[in-house]
Amino acid sequence: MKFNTKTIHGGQHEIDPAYGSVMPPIYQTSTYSQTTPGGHKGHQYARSSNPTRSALEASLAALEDGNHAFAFGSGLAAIDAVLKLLKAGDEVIATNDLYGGTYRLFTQIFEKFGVKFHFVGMQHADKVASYINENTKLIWVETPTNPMLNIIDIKGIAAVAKANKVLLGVDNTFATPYLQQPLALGADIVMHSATKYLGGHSDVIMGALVVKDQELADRLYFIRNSSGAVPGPQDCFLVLRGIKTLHLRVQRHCENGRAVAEFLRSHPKIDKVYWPGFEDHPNHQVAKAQMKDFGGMMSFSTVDDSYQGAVNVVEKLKIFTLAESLGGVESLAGHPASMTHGSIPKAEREKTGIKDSLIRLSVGIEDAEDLIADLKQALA
Ligand code: P1T
Repeated sequence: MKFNTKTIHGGQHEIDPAYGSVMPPIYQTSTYSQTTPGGHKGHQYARSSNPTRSALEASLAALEDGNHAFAFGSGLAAIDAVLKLLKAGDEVIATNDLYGGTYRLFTQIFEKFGVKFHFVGMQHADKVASYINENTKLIWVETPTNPMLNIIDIKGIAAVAKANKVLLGVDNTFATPYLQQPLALGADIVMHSATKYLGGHSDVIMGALVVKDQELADRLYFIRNSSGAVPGPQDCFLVLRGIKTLHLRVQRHCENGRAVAEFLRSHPKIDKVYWPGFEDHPNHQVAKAQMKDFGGMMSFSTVDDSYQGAVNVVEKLKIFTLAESLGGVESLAGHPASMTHGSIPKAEREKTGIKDSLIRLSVGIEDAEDLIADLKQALA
C-alpha cells in the first residue's frame, strides 16, 4: 500500500462488528464486562487498551512502517515513557536544539533520578560518536529541530547507534511520516507530538511512539500501562480523522512554506531565514536525501535584531495567530525565547541561536498570497 492510501486505510481492516460503521466508534468506556475472570473480547480496562485507541495505533504503525504503536496523553508523555526504559547511571546523547519542554523533562525531571544528558550539535555524526561510553543507552534526535530547523542525518547517527548497541529515538513531529520515516533510516523508536500535524486541527493534545522490535514494544507497553499516560477515546478518534488528510495537508504546508520562506528571504527588513529547503541551508543535502519535501516550519530574525522588534512584528500579524504549538491548518507565529523555549536558560538558548529577536512560523494551508500580505503589513 502506498502512503496516501495508508493514511486512509492503513491498519483499518476491522469494520465495526456491531453496525459496520466506516469510522471506528468512540468507545467511551473505562472497563469491559467479562463472562468469567479473563473471559473478555480483547479489552478489559481502558488504561491497558481501548478499541478506538487500537484503531489509531494500527494507523500510526502503518504510517511509520512499524509493527507496534502506542498513543499517549501528550508528546511529552511519550518521551517520558522512552526515558523510563533507562535507569540511574545511564547516559543519553540528545540534540542540543530541542523543543523546550523536552529539554525541561530531561534536565529537571530525569537528571534528578540520575540519568545524565549530553546536549550535542548533531550535524556531524562523528561528533555524536565521541560522546559514547559504556553507560550510553540512548541517542535522542529531533530533526528538523525546533525552532532552528537544523537537519540531522538519521542514517549516519543510526550507524553510530548500531555500532555501539545504543537505542536511537527520533522525534518526527516537524517532518511527519509523510515527509520522513525514521524507522526505515535505522531508528529504533519514532516519536510524535500528535498534537501537531497528525491531529492537524489544533484541537487535541496527544503523543505517539512507533517501533518495529517486539521486545522494545513489550517494554514500552509495560511502561505505559504502569505509568498510565493514555489518551481518551474521543481524542483518538479526532487524531485518526486528522490522519486521513495528512498527505494533502502536508503537501500544502510545504508549498506555502516555500512561498513564505522565499518572500521573507527577499524582504529588506529580514536578517536570516532558517528553512531546510534553501539550497544554502547547511544540511540541505541531508534534508533532500531523507525528506520528501521541506515542510512548513521556519524561523527568522529581523535586521534590527531586538526583542521589541520581534514583539512588534508578532503583535501586528492578523492571519497568523500568536500562539504556542504548530502543525494545524491555521498559520501560527511564536516567539521561542519567551514562549516554547522559555524553560531553557538564556545562555543555553543563545548557544543554539535562539535569540530574543527570533520568530517561528508554522505556515498553515490558507492561500499563500494572504499569508505573505499579512507578513508584509506586519513588517512594514
Ligand atoms: O505538547 P506535546 O504534545 O506534549 O508535545 C511536546 C513536543 C515534542 N516534540 C516537539 C518537536 C514539539 O514541538 C513538542 C511540542 N511543541 C510545542 C508545543 C511548540 O509550540 O513547539
